[in-house]
Amino acid sequence: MFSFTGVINVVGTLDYETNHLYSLTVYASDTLTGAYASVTVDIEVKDINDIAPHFLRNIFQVELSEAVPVGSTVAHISAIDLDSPINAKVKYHIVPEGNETSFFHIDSNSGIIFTSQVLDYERFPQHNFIVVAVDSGMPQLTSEVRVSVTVTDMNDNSPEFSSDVYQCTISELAERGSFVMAVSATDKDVSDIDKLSYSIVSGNEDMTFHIDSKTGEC
Ligand SMILES: [Ca+2]
Ligand SMILES: [Ca+2]
Ligand SMILES: [Ca+2]
Ligand SMILES: [Ca+2]
Repeated sequence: MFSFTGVINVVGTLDYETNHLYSLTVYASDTLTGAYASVTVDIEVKDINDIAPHFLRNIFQVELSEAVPVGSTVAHISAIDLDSPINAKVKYHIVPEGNETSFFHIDSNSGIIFTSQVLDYERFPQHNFIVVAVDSGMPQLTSEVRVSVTVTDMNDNSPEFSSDVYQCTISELAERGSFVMAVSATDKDVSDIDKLSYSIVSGNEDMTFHIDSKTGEC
């Protein structure tokens, strides 16, 4: 009885992501009669972690009102990883930088970003931070994406007069239409610029004075 070994070698490039299962049929035949036997050889390619998570875009841009309550959803960040499941489970975190992680947090499994405190257009009209996706392979592979949050204004500030009390004197001989004084107020809300209007609410029952609603001049 003779026996030879039929060794199977790899001569091409294997790639789990392209083909991870090969089924070979191998013949053993004798040269004399041509009689043969066949056997099936199944080869499973083992995955290695050779693909990093991939974001479909370079930047997530979001617009959010400063009125949204704490815990509001900002964005749903998602990266794909083409490795086998054991090397493709992606977790997310925000790179700590400046004060951004005090305003936002991310669910590491779902990639959903939430606000963690009230936004304030007047103080921080823009937030920029980086989210990192880390896969579950060994060693772990990562990729980054930039998140840009533009905060939009709402009317959350009252107008403020430049002074608590205005005082002036005027001659009793002043004629109708004479200038008395001008009051002025400011408002931190951008949406209120040029929209302030002035009116006298009391003390003027006999209509002695008139105020210009736009300029605050009496
Ligand atoms: Ca991977
Ligand atoms: Ca792989
Ligand atoms: Ca206002
Ligand atoms: Ca505002």
